[in-house]
Amino acid sequence: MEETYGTSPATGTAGREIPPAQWRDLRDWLSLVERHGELQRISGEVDPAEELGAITFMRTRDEKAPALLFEKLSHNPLGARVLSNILGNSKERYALTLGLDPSLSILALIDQTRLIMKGRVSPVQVSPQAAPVNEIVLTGSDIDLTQLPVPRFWPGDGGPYIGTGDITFTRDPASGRINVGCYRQMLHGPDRVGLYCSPGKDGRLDREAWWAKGEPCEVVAAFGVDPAMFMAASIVFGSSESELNVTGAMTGHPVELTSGVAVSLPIPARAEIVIEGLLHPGDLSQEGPLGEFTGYYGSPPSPQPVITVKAVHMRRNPIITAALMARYPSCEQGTFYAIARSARVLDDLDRIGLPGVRGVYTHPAAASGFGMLVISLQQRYAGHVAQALALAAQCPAAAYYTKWIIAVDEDVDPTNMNDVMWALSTRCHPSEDIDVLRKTWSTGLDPSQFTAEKRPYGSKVLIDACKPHAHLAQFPKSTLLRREVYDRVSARWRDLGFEGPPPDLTVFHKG
Ligand SMILES: Cc1cc2nc3c(=O)[nH]c(=O)nc-3n(C[C@H](O)[C@H](O)[C@H](O)COP(=O)(O)O)c2cc1C
Ligand SMILES: [Mn+2]
Repeated sequence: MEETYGTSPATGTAGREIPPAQWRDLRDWLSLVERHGELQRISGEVDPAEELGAITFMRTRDEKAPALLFEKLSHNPLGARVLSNILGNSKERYALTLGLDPSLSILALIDQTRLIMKGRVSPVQVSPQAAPVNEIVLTGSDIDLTQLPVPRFWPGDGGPYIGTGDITFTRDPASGRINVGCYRQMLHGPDRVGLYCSPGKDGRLDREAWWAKGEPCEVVAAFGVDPAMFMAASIVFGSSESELNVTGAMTGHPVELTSGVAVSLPIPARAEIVIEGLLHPGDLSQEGPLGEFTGYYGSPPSPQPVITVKAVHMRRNPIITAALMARYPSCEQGTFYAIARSARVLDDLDRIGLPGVRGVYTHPAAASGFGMLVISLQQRYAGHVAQALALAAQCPAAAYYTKWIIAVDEDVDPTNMNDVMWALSTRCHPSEDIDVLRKTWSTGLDPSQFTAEKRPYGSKVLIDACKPHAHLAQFPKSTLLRREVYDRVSARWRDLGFEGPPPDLTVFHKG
């Protein structure tokens, strides 16, 4: 069968204005980030049960924590390794993954991301002999995933999770489109892996479509993957899109696929560990909970589909990519997700035609960027701020979950929470400047509402932290430096004995 990767055109690197990223797989990527001082190897023996999660959580309490490669794990006959805090809270590792300059600001990375994500690049097929993932191929009774050091992250987790920083391929039986999603996978036994996809996710729609025909759903999942494919798998694209084409655009070169031995789906040729398997209709097992991105255990255990594993492919000493879900800054769904979500919101607002938008940021400390959105704009007319707040709150990319929508003026950088708190504290008059939207789109994962049945409905606060439009002329001037003095001091910065570059100021005293 001719492979179909989606219905949108994949016509080269359109959208990308920079050279391809300088890596092809996870091992290249690790060398790249190590050269930039962004990788820490842990050579002491670590227990994958709770200890690995604890070390990752404790080390990542520091916002600048590097990626962590655990080289020696107990219960590990195959000599596997585990990588955690892959992208985490690092804008530098995000930039390196896409082939961007790691010194770019988050606002600049959001702009570049918008360009890059407009592109689509189709995958290429390589021969199974040329695929590094085929160094070891196991079938039948040789399959035993319990031989891998599978992390159990939190004390209350329902089991060890082999799939967190993972990717999952499924095919839409009608169109042939191959979806790539990141869905958690709990290890039930040597050849049984639970797959939790929430309602409406593409992987779930594909599985439901196969089961409705009375047929098993083929699945390919990889547990050691490159960070670009992991990102593409975690970000929402249209249901008809194949994230394989998005991954190609993100790195600037095509994803390399090869054929497997058990199912008709292709497998990623350069991944670390891949399984091929089948979701048989009605085959469910108790799954969960898992400590989530909210910083709480999610929904209680429930029966979920199980992948019967038919083949395992892996490299020697494979690397499992493990995504700790936790409070900021320890959550793997961190800066990369905030950047991507912010880029999507800007795309939506552009399409609507909202003028004057300077930037948007969904800070990852707000439950992985889901909880809060800050929009910075230049006020052009009476009512502009109220319009921006309402549109930003309910545009498709932001409507889910977001509770706090804050508008700030163009002199406030939406990625700088110190400046945002300054605006909230000096330009917002709570009795006048706050509105509430009720019965909005939310999720059962938001623990704030009781009883739990109420949870799918959320509410939103629209906060005007801009100078009042009616009094813009009279509003007190903020204290800003004179441009020529800033330039003079910047030129002498090193001579004055200060290290690093001078702070990047963009707004100056007028008159
Ligand atoms: C580390 C991580 C774990 C995730 N786990 C799940 C999960 O268990 N189930 C789920 O439905 N979505 C999960 N997501 C979110 C999905 O990956 C995301 O919604 C993605 O868009 C799904 O792909 P799809 O849009 O093709 O369905 C996770 C995301 C990340 C970053
Ligand atoms: Mn999808």
